Amino acid sequence: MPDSLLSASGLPSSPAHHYGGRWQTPLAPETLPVFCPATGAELARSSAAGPADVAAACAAASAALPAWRTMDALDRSRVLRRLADLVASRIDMLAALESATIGRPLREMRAQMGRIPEWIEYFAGIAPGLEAEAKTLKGGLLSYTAYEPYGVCALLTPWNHPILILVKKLAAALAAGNTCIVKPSELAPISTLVFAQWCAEAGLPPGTVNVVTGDGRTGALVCAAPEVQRIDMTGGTATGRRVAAAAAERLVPCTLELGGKTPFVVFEDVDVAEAAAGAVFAAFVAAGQTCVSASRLLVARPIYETFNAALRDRIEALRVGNPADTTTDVGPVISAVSKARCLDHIEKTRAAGAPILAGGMLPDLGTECADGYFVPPTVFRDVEPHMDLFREEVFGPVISVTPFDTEADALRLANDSPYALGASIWTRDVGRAHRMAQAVRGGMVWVNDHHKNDPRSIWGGFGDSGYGKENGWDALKSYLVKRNIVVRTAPAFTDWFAGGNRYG
Ligand code: TXE
Repeated sequence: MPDSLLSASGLPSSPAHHYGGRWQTPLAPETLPVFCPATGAELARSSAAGPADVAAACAAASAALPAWRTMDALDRSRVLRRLADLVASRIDMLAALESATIGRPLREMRAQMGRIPEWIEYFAGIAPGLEAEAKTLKGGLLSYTAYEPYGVCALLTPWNHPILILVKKLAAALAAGNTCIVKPSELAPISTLVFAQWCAEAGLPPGTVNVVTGDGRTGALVCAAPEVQRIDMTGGTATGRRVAAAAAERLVPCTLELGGKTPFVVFEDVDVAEAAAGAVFAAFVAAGQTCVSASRLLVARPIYETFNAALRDRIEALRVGNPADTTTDVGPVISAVSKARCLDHIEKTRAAGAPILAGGMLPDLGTECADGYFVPPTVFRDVEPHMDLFREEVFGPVISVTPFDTEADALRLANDSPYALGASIWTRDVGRAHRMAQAVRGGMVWVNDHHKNDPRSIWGGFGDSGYGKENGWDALKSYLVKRNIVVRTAPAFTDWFAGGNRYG
């Protein structure tokens, strides 16, 4: 990343946290490298926050809470809409930062960042509309519900969509009246830090949005902080189990958006070219590094060969290269560790006997990207359910194709996974589309499409994919404690021990 981009973003030249509405000098001395995935070069260093940093950020979040939680919801929304407008005016900067630090093509990041204001506007819009319910009860009692924010919320975010995933959580939490401690992934903390500064510039009160950087050790400190009353985390399933255990220890509710092994089911009645285009989009956008990447293609046997041929042609046409180039389709994966894991899957699947349908080799990427974390988009055909590639989340551009004979086979193969996050069904048969959508295990099911995400449609899986929902009213309500209040409207208290019984 050119240094000019970093300085134009407002990021300080030495590692810093951002809490209490301003940049903060780290109290712990340790720093961590942030690498550029396209070149392998060290871009910057971030601080590994220790107990004193986390305590200071939590203190800032606690101090901001009384005023923010009691502010009228319409006034809070007005502040949030200012943030949405500020972000909308800086989309290009946000996209450039994201692309440079996570390696996703600039074209992809411009499209994704262009939608970020929608999440802020949506939650700012619905929060004031949340209505309580009231009921009169027998005996002269009025019962009504009320919503209260939890307080300080911990948001633990991953590197694959740093800003999108942050904003899905943050907008709901803030609109509900909570204050937040954000712990971005150590692999890509820069855009989140810059975003915190933008929150301050937009007029969010100091202490409403607080960011401390660091790795899992910092995340664990945040989860254990006594001020934290709610946890929301997106990441791997193993981390999710650790976070759930930490939350259970303190009886703090949490939302966990974890891994997946998303099936993409193609029936014989589809337009094969369209379904192949859909599969390439579903599997290779973000170089396959999204929780709902279509990593298991299941294809009806009558079209198996024609679909595979169309898929191969599309994959061979993908342009792998520098994410800053607007003609690039597929950039690098996030890290050297990720690259090694993807290449290992390629070797293991080859050794297990599945043939390569497409990919497997990288084009010449030139000297600038020679040390980048590039993995060739690769498809194995005839992959069997017992093979690791069918079972394990690769989180990269390496996928499988498996044939099926009947609808029942398709469903059995699709559901042969402990994950239950996303699924897509491709068919023109309306009845079959609904049958499959209802029976397939997945929190989000798309029919004849994939990846579609909107603040109005809920998002979240079950099984090894976690629990809880992002987006929609469910997400807003998940950031609120629903309470019940009962008021006596009867003129006199019925004295039980004096023989009274209002219910009798
Ligand atoms: O995520 P981690 P990683 C999957 C994908 C990927 C794997 C690991 O399979 O290969 O997860 O990715 C913080 N207490 N997904 O290593 O480690 C961590 O610092 C509290 C799926 O990047 O799960 C980061 O901020 N926090 C996915 C966040 O948790 C802890 C997106 C996620 O990190 C912690 C990304 C702890 N003990 C990866 N340990 C999706 N669902 O989209 C780590 N963290």
